Amino acid sequence: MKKLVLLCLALLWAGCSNVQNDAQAFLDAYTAKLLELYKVRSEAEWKLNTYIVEGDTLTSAAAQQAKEAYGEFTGSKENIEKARGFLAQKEKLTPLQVRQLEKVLYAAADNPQTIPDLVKERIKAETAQTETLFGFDFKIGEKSVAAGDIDGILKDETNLQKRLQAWEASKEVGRALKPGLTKLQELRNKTVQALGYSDYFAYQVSDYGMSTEEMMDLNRRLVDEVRPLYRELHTFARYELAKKYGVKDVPEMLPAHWLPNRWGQDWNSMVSVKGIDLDGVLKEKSAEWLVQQGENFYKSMGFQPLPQTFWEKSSLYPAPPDAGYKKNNHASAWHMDLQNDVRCLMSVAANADWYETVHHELGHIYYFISYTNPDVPPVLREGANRAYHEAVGSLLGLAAMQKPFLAHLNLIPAGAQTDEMQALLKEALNYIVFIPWSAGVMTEFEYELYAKNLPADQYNQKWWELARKYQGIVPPAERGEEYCDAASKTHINDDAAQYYDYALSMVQLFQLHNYIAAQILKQDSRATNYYGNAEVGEFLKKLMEKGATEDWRKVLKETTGEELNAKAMLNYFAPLMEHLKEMNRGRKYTL
Ligand code: X8Z
Ligand code: ZN
Repeated sequence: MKKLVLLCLALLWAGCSNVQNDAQAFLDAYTAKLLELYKVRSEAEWKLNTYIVEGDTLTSAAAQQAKEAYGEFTGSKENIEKARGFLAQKEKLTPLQVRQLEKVLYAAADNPQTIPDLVKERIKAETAQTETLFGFDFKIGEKSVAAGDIDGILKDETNLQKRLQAWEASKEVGRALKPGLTKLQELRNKTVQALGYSDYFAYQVSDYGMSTEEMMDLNRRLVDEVRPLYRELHTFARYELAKKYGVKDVPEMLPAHWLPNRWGQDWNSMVSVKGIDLDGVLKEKSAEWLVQQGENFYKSMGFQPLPQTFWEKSSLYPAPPDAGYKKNNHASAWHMDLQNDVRCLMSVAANADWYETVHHELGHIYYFISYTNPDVPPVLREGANRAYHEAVGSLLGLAAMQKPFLAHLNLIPAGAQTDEMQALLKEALNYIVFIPWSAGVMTEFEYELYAKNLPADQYNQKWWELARKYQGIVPPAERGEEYCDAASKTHINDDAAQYYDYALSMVQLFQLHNYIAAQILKQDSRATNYYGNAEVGEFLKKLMEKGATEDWRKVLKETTGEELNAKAMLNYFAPLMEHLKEMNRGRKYTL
């Protein structure tokens, strides 16, 4: 009897190990080809985003070809069938193999070769959209201006007419992008539908192991949770900005061109904190210094220096006005070959916004570097989830703004007296204000666009309906359907149906920060200094070096001891509530 059991076990094991061997052989061959094509595609896309010349058809043709080759392979019928076949015998595979095969199928759904013509058409439309977006000539009056110049005006200018001009100039690009977006709405939906997803939004959300309803519920809950504080900030902003612009009648809703950001996603530069003048200090430094300083922060916690190729191959600063080419002016980080070629595409200028963004992007870079190790197969070289990838760098961006850190690095005068409540207010105008925008406007719009097939003649109406509802922001004047203000936002065009990543990343960020402050640093979470702390470095490395080899919920639980929740974020800003109520006493609330 005992012998029989042993024999059965042995046979079972042999059966498993055969399937495992076959699956592994498939995954190895898949990975080898993937690495080859991925690299070529990255290089072509890199060129497309860093060297945009009107009339240059070679660059887009090369990008088209590389993306098609990548799509033909990752979406091939053979890969789909094999991955499905192995997954049908899931119980015989190792968990790591199952995760890889699921990623193989997920990647296939983006380019299914069951409908090759549609995939090609979509690639073409996406390439064209990138060129239109980043080759766009922004103009104020007759004069061409860089996107950074518009941002500068919206931050500093007090003349409302000039602000209006700059804001309107920033939205013109949407008009040019509307036909492309309409095409992409259809093509993105159709491509993923071929592998059984209901629409492109559901496809992107499924990467979290969640349904559309679950994701929407989560985002809506988040919006509700921050609403009371947002309402205070909204009231505060209406009155303060009216004062600043000399407007007597305080408007019920915030006119979009009053805000210091093209989309009203971050209002922090509205207030300054006495004793902390980061913009003033950074003006004296160079853009290069900012990037160096970002690297120093990571190194101080035990991370390796950035590889030499990072410095050689990245595109870190704005293209000079007379360069003869334009580049993607939105920051991004690239893992070119899923190995050691990591790069940033930025347009760093010496100001506080870029100081934060540099930390954000380097977070992506150190995430790439951490999971490029033998325990993480290339197919799983991603964040635990996409929000995690966004959270790490933003976490260090937050840490790099706190007073003890700034003092330690002599970025504020030693012994500077500062108003802590004002500092907290400034942070809330960044992190809290971001939630109705990200979890509300952006997520709801893309949900409507893809899951609900929003008709093209309702894009702008829907966009502003959501901006009013969630952000309490209205356009300066009626904006008809000839405009497409949603498309002025980079991600609508080239990072579709994923913006809730950023909303969730903020929640996770505060959970991580809270844990680090309380458990590792034993410091007040509103006044920390991570600099030079190897234990914090270890904590982050441990999280990042897993890549996507484990379920993100498990990772979150193991690192912070908690499920995903906004408590840490709300607690962080709790002291502000009373303060704002005091400041808003007697003011009319309109949200
Ligand atoms: O797009 C970004 C990063 C690149 S991953 C700069 N962010 C969002 C945005 O700018 O809209 C960072 C925060 C939100
Ligand atoms: Zn990012």
